[in-house]
Amino acid sequence: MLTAEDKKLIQQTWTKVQEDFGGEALERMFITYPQTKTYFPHFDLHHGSEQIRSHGKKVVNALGVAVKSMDNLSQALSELSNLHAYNLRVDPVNFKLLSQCFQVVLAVHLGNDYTAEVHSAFDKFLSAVASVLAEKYR
Ligand code: HNI
Repeated sequence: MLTAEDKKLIQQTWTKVQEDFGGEALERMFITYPQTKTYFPHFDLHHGSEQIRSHGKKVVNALGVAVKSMDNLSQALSELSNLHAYNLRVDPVNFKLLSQCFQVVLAVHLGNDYTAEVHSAFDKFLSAVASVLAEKYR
């Protein structure tokens, strides 16, 4: 569960997150966990791909909505959850892989600001987002 302190750290840290972090996280995911590429057969997955960049922005913006809605994530991400479960049929294990990559990107960019406390808060937050995106699979 996210504590009040976790929520504060996430909100503060989110002000330093840029849209391009999303594309970087996706690129890391595709390189580190190549099986994730199977969901994007229609994308150009090369370095510098405009599709990855623009999709990354969408992911970051969705996470931004989640940051603003930490007390009612299920409601805030309901449509995205439907999309991933019913239309895209993304295997839920993949959410953890993207979360992992996004955290590496945060660490790379935020350096010393990505303290253990911030890391812990983001780990819980991204797990909560992943649970919501996967909840329709039940
Ligand atoms: Ni995901 C589309 C957000 C994890 C595969 N995804 C989206 C969109 C958003 C989004 C936003 C665009 C919706 C729209 O156009 O209405 N995805 C998120 C978030 C996470 C996530 C916040 C987790 C943190 N998605 C994943 C994972 C995979 C994934 C782990 C597969 C490995 N998503 C997709 C695919 C699409 C998608 C595929 C459709 C892309 C397209 O444009 O065709």
